[in-house]
Amino acid sequence: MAQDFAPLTNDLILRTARGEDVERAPIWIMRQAGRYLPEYHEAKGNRDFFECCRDPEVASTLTLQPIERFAGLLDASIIFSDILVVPQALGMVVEMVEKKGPHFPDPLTSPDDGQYSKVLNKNVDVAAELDYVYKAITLTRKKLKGRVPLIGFCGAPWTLFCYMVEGGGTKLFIQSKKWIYRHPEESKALLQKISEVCVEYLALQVKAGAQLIQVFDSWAGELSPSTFKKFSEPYLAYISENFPKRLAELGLERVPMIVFPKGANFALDSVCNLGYDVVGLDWQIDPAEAVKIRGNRRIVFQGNADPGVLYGTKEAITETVEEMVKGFGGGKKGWIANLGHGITPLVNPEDLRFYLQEIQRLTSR
Ligand code: 1CP
Repeated sequence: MAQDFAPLTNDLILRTARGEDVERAPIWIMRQAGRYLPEYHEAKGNRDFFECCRDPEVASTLTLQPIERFAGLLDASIIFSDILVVPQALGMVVEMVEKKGPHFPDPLTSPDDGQYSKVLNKNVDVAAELDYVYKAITLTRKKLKGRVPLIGFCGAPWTLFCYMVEGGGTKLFIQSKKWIYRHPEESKALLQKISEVCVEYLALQVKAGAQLIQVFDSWAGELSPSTFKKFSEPYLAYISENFPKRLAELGLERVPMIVFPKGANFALDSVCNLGYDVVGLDWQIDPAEAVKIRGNRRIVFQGNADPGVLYGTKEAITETVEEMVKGFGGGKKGWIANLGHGITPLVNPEDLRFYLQEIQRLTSR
């Protein structure tokens, strides 16, 4: 279903993700739309966070803010939304508490809990439940007028599972560990259910206009090598296998797939075999080491400077970018520049501008 969008004037990230030689490394920044931007707070006003996600006009405005502010310095946009819209589609209530983060008033406490079977057996109408996201994507594509490609995304099954059983953010992951070590089979059934919804959700984002997709496994690093193999990898693989099949069924062309298993550098070798085109790296791995592990596989890396460098001096930023560009081999192939995780609040947007400029300068040579 080819919608009538303006042709891309910058397809650098698509060419890079396909493994082509490029003139310089494409750049985008995880969480590039959001709290560090004064215009985000202005546009959001006192609206509730999920209300912004559900309003295509507001969501597209927020998506475009960094593209406009950093015109010529960002090579992709990412739709303004959240990974927690999937638990909502699965029937769970999720609130966003100002300055605190997500809160589920009724998390999944155990397999005997009525909520668990309700979620597991829910016949999710992914088209209807998340219709507002597709509308926001289509409207954003129109407003982008081909300036840069638009990334769609979802949370990885393991990361969404953590939020659904913890009821929000956590440092200790007590409930998540109780589930996997006390109820492994019930955990796997839930992970499978989430995976199926993610496949459909990603495919419908592409139908609406998303040109690449990213799967955020923000809590991958909470697992051991053994439990990552059991509770995260199979579901990441399920998505990379079934999402392209679903696109084909819908008559849509395949789009590049990015996976970001934060903290799971212990599994990098096997993550490179999961069927994704691009693997996002956090800042705890040396780029040269990652390149060595990749070997001659056709995987593109994305990342990976410590987001904290943006609290540093210009000299510190330049040094970090120099090391990163060198580690990834110069930026003419196989690397999408980003940070090693989302940009953090209180960063001065002008320091981000300098980071972007330095990447462009040092990879254009
Ligand atoms: O430009 C963009 O990237 C904005 C779109 C976006 C994305 C890709 C938002 C908006 N959230 C996300 C993904 C997301 N959400 C992740 C994966 C990426 C990551 O690891 O950073 C995760 C873990 C969440 C969950 C979430 N949503 C948190 C983290 C809570 C925790 O456990 O520590 C928070 C604080 C949110 C709220 C949120 N989502 C997005 C924004 C701009 C905000 C802040 C809302 C506000 O206070 O105004």
